[in-house]
Amino acid sequence: MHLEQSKIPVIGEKPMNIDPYRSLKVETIRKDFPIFEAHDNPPLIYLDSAASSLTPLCVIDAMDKYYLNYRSNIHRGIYQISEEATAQYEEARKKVARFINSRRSSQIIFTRNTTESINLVAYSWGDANIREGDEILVTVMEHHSNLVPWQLLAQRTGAKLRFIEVTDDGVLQLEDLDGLLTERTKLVAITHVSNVLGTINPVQSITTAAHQVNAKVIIDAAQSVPHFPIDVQQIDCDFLAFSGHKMCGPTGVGILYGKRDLLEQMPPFLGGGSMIRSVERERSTYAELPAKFEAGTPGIAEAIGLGAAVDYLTDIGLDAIQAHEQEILEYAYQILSEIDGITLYGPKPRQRAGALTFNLSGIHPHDLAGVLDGEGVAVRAGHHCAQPLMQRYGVIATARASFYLYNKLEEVDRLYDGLLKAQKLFTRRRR
Ligand code: C6P
Repeated sequence: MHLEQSKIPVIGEKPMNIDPYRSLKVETIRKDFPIFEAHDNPPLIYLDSAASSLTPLCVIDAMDKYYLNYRSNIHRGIYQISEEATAQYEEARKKVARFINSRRSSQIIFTRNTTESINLVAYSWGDANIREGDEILVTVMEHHSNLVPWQLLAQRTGAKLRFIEVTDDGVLQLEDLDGLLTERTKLVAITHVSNVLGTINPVQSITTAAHQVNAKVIIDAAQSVPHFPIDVQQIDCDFLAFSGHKMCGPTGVGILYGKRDLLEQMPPFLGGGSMIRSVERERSTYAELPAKFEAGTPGIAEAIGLGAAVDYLTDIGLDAIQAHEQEILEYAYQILSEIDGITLYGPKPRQRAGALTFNLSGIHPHDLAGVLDGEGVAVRAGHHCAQPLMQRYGVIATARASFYLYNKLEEVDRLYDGLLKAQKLFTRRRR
């Protein structure tokens, strides 16, 4: 199989469904986020949703309702409020299943975050299936969460990591895929969207190619599920991981989706209460899916909050959110690229999602973020937990502005003004 980047459609294998007539009513949406009211002078310009999104009132309300009205443990109590808690927790699982088109809700495992979901697969599936001499194929643009667990697995088993390289333009060098996928490849671990470059990878084509050599595929969807529609059955991936806190949900809850036969064959990750069928002195048998992978009391309010976030995003529409982000991204790309001495990393808009990463010549990104903070603009600066990618581009850090449904074009102007201010400040200091 040979994939040419220019022929690869953008989302899944479909063109982006961008309908300008479905633009978001941003001022109305912003009223859903109480944090904006708490910071009105200067107004909060939050351009760090790739790190963690803001939380709408409906999510906070859903969690409050749990604590105020039916606070109790789940799957245990034979009394009304515990049954209510169990019902709400399981309803949240169903909502998440529908959101990514999982065939069954039992294929949705609640974890703490993307990182834990990936580690679950690395320890449970990985230890049972990876042997010395096997290969795990990753990319140079992975977040550490989708790299370090595979390094640890390789160290435990004697397997080898191989890498799909990234071009100067920030896309995967997919012409190498043919040579990298062999009968030794047992797993392909790939990010759907780079948290640094914004690159949208053609995960469906990569999955098809990986399956041709009988490799399994895990997709890190931390930066895709919050921003555009995902269909796990269409992609046909074996596992998919994402976090609640990047999609208007609370912190402390994440998702692992897996194909049923794989999840059924896999041994438990953590042992303890809730995940067993019966326990004797020396051995135990385990519960059915999904309970087998949910040892101990989970984040109940968090799962319920995530269910509310799924409802919220679904009501607004992922297509509309994506179109809105593209509009902001295009504007930001255009005006920021006019700044002298700026380096923008990653592909052009329409081939990327809503994170824009850059450096301004002669100014450390931490200083840049400091000046922007003084202007009320929150951006992230650092290595973004993607040090191999930083090394690929010969930098130790970058600044990153990332956008979501509540951002406005005027906020990009404030970012632009802040960057010019930083430039003036640091040029003056150097004189
Ligand atoms: N990226 C960022 O600022 P957790 O922390 O487990 O919820 O998510 C980890 C993770 C995994 N994969 C990707 C692609 C990610 O972007 C992240 C989180 C944040 O870019 C925090 S480092």
